[in-house]
Amino acid sequence: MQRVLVTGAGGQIGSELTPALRKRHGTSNVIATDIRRPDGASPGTEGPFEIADVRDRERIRSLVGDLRIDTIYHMAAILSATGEANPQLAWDVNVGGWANVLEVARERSVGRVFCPSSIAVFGPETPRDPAPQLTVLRPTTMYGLTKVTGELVGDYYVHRYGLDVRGLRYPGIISSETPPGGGTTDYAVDIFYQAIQSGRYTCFVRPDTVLPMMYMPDCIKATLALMDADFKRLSHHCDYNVAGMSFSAEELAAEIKRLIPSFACEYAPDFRQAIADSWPKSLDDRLARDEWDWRPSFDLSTMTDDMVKRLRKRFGK
Ligand code: NAD
Ligand code: AKB
Repeated sequence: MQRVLVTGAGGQIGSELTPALRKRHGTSNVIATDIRRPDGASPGTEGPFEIADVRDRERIRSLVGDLRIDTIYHMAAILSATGEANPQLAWDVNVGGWANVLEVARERSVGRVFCPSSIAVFGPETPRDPAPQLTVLRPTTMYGLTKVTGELVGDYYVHRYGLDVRGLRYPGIISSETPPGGGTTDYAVDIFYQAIQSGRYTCFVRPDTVLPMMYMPDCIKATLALMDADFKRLSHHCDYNVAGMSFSAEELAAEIKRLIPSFACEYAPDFRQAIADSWPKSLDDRLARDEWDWRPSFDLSTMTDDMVKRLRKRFGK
């Protein structure tokens, strides 16, 4: 049985990945960590939890050693919009924290390490529709810059030290359980909460903004599939493109209106528009499909049906 450590476990993805890992490996074998304890209502709060700041290498070292950890899912990060507000923090957490996790994993011979990358690694010079697997990586955000660094240093540990490190370039993740933590794709989640709770939403990107997105069940499926893949089949390590769906903000609003006819969406683009404009519209994920059999299960309409059903239930609407 694996002994698993999850950093950033209280976040949008960690809070749903942790229960999925506990189902596979047993609750007591999956140690959730974050800088603050999630409130009791969050998913995944039923098992072991430790406070850990990934910038504190000694703390990560003692957790990995004391708890006999052999697998790490490193989900702690500062996302794009928060990263632009505080670039130094984004660098310290995303690059410094990842360097700490990798070094401890090397010292303690941890068997397998996962670290997400993002569509934020791409920049305005990358072909946009689709973004190829191997292409120009010149992002314009500090977040994107830290994610390119993360991919490269993860690959370095594979080749230099033989550590098994894996990672995906997640698109914007849409989910109903834990709100997103300060990204540019957050509008694609906020719109559902506002549609259900107030029937109106003011979107912070233009209606014609198209970005790659993915529903949370596919995000968890892709993560576990890459971690289960035979290492010998992988020609890449920390940078797999994975596609779910692509749509414009106005196509998403129209899908929600299909289920909530009175829903009204307005548009007031802010600083996040420039970030969205620097990212691709879609991703070429043929390598993930060929090497570890990636296939998404949700498209725009099945994702919207499920999101609306879950949030209606949650808010009694
Ligand atoms: P999130 O912001 O919801 O969660 C991140 C978690 O990290 C939070 O719970 C936060 O408390 C924690 N954290 C912040 N600083 C920390 C520190 N110093 N030490 C320990 N924990 C700290 O983010 P998320 O959406 O769950 O993202 C998880 C990973 O997936 C990140 O690497 C992110 O870059 C990547 N990703 C997410 C998306 C998305 O749409 N959600 C898309 C692409 C990539
Ligand atoms: C963000 O918008 O910052 C994240 C991401 C795509 O990495 N959701």
